[in-house]
Amino acid sequence: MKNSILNNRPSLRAEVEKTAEVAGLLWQKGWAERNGGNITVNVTELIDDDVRLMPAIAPATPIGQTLTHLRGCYFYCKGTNKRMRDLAREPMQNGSVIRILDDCQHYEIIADNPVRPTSELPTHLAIHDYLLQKGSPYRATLHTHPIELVALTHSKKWLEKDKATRMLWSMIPETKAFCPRGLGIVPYMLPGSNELAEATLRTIDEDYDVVMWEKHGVFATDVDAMQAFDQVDVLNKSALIYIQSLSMGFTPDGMTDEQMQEMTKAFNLPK
Ligand code: 2HA
Ligand code: ZN
Repeated sequence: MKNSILNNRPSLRAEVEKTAEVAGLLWQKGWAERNGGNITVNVTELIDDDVRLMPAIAPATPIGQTLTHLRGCYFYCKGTNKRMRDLAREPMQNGSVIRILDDCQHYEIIADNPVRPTSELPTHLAIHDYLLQKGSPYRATLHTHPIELVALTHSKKWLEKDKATRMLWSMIPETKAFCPRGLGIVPYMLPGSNELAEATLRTIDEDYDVVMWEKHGVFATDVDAMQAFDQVDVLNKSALIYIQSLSMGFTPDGMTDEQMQEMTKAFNLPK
């Protein structure tokens, strides 16, 4: 890659390459049809003074919100209309690095190409703003369309608070251990809207790392894109076990409440 922001910046390169690996996994899982899904990673801590001086390569664009904790932050974002499977091979052709301007209301693209960020940018940036405000170590937000989890949301029954969480946790002990806050639920809202961003933020604030957008997909956050992916992957694995049992002709019993409480104690889990 000639003239890439990643050249001679091994930690930034490693973070972008890890994100590209996740994009490939999303495609392999069948969760990333066409341009489906997006990933935004806060890379501010990996940015040096030379990057801070880099000029914009496209005019500043309004974010649509004032996000005061993001002043001067840098993000690697998947491009809008770009495919995860393409990003996996060529992360800087299918994503870009953006800088949040001092007014906290606009961003500009600084590298490598003028690729406009994800259509769900309002949600991604609102959550990053919230995470920084909270002092959270989480630096990645991931949106994807996991088939079996989305299928669950087509039944009202699974949209009741923590009903799906309980079922998913009870399918295999690992799910509670590795997605310990469970699955928050956000009712259907227009993709890319500020309303969806606000509802996602409220649900994450209730203490979830992964929230389900009814009949659409999940939104997950963690220290990096790989760990956000892992949380979604364990939840979807549980959904698969549930469905597999149904297809064998029975409704799975699930672990008992006592067994799940035992997990909480043994692994010092938050719920
Ligand atoms: O970026 O998945 O929700 C494509 C989407 C929007
Ligand atoms: Zn989507």
